[in-house]
Amino acid sequence: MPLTTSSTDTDLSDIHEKVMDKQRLTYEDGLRLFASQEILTIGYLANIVRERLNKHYAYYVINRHINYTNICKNSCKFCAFSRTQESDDAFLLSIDKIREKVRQIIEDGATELHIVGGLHPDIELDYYLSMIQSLHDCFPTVHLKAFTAVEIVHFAEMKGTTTAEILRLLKSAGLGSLPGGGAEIFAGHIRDELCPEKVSGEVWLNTMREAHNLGLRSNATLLYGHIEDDKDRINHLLQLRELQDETNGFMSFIPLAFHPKNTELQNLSDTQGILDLKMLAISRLMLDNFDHIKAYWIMLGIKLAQVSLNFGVDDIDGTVIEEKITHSAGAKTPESLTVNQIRSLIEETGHEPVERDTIYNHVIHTI
Ligand code: V47
Ligand code: SF4
Repeated sequence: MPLTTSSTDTDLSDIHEKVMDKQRLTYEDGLRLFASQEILTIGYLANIVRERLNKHYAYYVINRHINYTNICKNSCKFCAFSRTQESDDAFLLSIDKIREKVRQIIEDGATELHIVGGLHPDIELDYYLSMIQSLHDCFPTVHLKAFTAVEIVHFAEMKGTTTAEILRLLKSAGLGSLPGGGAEIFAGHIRDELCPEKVSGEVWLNTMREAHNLGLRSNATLLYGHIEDDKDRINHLLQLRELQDETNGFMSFIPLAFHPKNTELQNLSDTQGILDLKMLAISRLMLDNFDHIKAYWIMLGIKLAQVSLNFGVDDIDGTVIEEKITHSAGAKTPESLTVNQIRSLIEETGHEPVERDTIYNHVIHTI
């Protein structure tokens, strides 16, 4: 039943029926959802799935982001974060410095570290292994979610070994899971245009397959709002869905809203609210085998992240603390939120805030 009317309405009643019957949506269904102006119906349908999977819960995690270096051999057109080694504001954190940053947040109850960086042209594998081993030894209760599939491939190339071997070594040093970055858009023609030096979609997917087969779970992302179209978005979602059917290794999917400022694409506009909500809700509908859809409030804005909890989203990420990638590209959100702020913005939507760890266990703090 449509909740709004307009001259460009599409009748979504057959999709509604499929959702009620738990039938898988097709590529064509996905395209129709993107073409539809029925944003409230799309949100309503996505929320049926959200509530089926996650009831009235809205998850958050007490975490910290650490970017160990902004030095990167690639120059992706959408990136405002990377620097060359010669740049005045290039940095590479020592392992002591990383440990120091982490120590500060343990007392605040953090359960997760999200660690990513640029593809440094000179650093040896030992640095990454020592980082993980040392953090694991010093803070054994903290989950280390570190290194995108793109970084894993880079480490393997630097060392002259396979990605599977790198993943095995990192896992035995204490790596807990992989974040979902670096996926961008799998479509080859868009990747060739935006990030020709970056690994292909197939390599990203295969690295995740290897991680999942080794028992390392991961997230997945899609960068939208640049030069991609609806077909590219749906194809990307379907490729993720196919791999998830095979491995069941993905925990959450996170659509990332492109921020153009200070990038080579700064002539493009910021994404608008309807696209943001459609991206989240349609992802919820298409990715029927993903348990969680995350609204990354840092990129989306706090208010829209709040609204998205009624558009299929069940997770709004975490406290974050010190976000550099999106803020280099002009994000106006704060760089962190307190637990009280997160809980109160969730409560205002009528959902129940649930602190989770990285792998979605509910966290109960004992005093
Ligand atoms: O890999 C780069 C993207 C990603 C821009 O797994 C940009 O839990 C927008 O992956 N505008 C990093 N996006 C962020 C990421 C992430 C964030 C939160 C949680 C998780 C998780 C993963 O951000 C990069 C790239 O795809 N990115 N530049 C930009 N200008
Ligand atoms: Fe380097 Fe990642 Fe930025 Fe691309 S998106 S330039 S790989 S830091």
